[in-house]
Amino acid sequence: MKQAFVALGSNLGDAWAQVQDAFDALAQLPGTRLVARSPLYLTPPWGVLDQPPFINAVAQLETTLSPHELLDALLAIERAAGRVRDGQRWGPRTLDLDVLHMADVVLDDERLHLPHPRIRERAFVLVPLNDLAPDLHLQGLGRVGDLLEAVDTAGLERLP
Ligand code: A4P
Ligand code: MG
Repeated sequence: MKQAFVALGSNLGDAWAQVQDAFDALAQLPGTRLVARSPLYLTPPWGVLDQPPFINAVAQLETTLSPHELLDALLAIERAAGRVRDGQRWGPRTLDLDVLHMADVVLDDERLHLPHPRIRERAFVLVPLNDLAPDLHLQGLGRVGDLLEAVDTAGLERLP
């Protein structure tokens, strides 16, 4: 079993329900245990600003899946949630699942970058990840709690 962290995001349709459903789908992946769910956050859009706010969260998993098997499983969950890829980078989506980190895995191929290279710039990832694993060390990036101190968390709202 390898520890893994997955970022969840949605800003189209019932974003809150889609993120909750995605946690349930992660819990049902083969060879995988959902160890923890972070709180959900309402977050201002990053990258493309002219789109609705997102609901974001992070899941902690233990899995026997390989990194590419996990990626394929996440893409299948996104498709099942009705995600349509229109080619717009950073645009609105019903569900986005990104692998943030897998224990001892550093990877850079055409399908997968690990740790996820944009974690450092993203308060909407760092805040929920810090709720679960402040002392996690991300290869090449640093400790989660330290990365969080360097980003602007204004506008993030923790949901009850
Ligand atoms: N890929 C490579 N590495 C990974 C990885 N570690 N995890 C590849 C997952 N996928 C990875 O993904 C495109 C391809 O990236 C995948 O098929 C996989 O082979 P995508 O989700 O379609 O990417 P994208 O949206 O076009 O671009 P990008 O940069 O991945 O966008 P993100 O990171 O998904 O960001 N603002 C807020 N507040 N909250 C958000 O959640 N999300 C985005 C989208 C923009 N602004 C946001 C949010
Ligand atoms: Mg993605």
